[in-house]
Amino acid sequence: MDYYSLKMRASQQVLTGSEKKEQHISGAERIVTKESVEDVCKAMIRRAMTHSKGEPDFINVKIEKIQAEDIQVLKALPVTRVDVNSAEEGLNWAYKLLRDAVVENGAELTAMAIEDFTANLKALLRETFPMRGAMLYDIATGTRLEPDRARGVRATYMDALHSSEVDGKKNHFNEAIVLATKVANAPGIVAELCISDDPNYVTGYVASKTLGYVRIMKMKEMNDENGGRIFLFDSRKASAVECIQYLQQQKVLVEL
Ligand code: WAQ
Ligand code: MG
Repeated sequence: MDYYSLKMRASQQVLTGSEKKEQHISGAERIVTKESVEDVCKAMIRRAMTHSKGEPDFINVKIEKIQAEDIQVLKALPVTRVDVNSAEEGLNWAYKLLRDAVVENGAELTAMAIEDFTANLKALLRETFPMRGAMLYDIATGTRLEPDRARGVRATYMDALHSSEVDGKKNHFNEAIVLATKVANAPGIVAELCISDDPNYVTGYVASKTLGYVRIMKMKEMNDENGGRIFLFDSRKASAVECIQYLQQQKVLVEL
């Protein structure tokens, strides 16, 4: 069977003072069979042009053929949910679960109390807001490992197995469970924190092989476009090069 990888990214030039900057609007990616390429492509363009972040003036669509034998099939992480009354409560849940994941992973939080861990994550999260990719944070050394800090690391080449769906609208949950499953299986990854940067989507999640995929129903206020992703990584378990290579190159289909 022939498979194709499809990637779309859309952006807009914004004027800040006298400087023109490219602002990211929307991105999507799929791995589909040959018959679906055209329809999925069309749906991607529709999605880019109807995004809540604004109208793009640049859309890039990339189509690549990939070999079926290069694709790894992964079972989706099990899903649970946490209902909360406020964004603050949601964030506190996230920090607590992440700390559990870090501890359970055998990584010693060298005398790092939960308050310190939380304060640290809060500060890191703020730094992710302008990024298009994720922060790769080494819990062993307390350093960031992204080669390009402004951009971050992007997980690519992934989709749900047997997805023939051609939908111009983004399904946040479906895309997130696919990404989170791939990320949780990358060498050295301990856990992930995610908050959407879409202003009208307040549900986020934390995920890891031990936690599964935990949806946290509110992690920010409505109309807030500050979102981001942090991949917690342990450099004692794998090298950053190996991890980034997996995130950016390994083709993955996730069985939901
Ligand atoms: N690789 C790494 N980081 C990414 C990627 C990627 N492929 N795509 C997005 N990011 C980063 C980027 O910095 C974004 O600003 C941030 O993550 C959020 O991305 O169960 O919609 O695509 O209902 O806005 C969660 C669903 C949806 C929760 C998350 O993220 C649920 C979402 P978004
Ligand atoms: Mg977004």
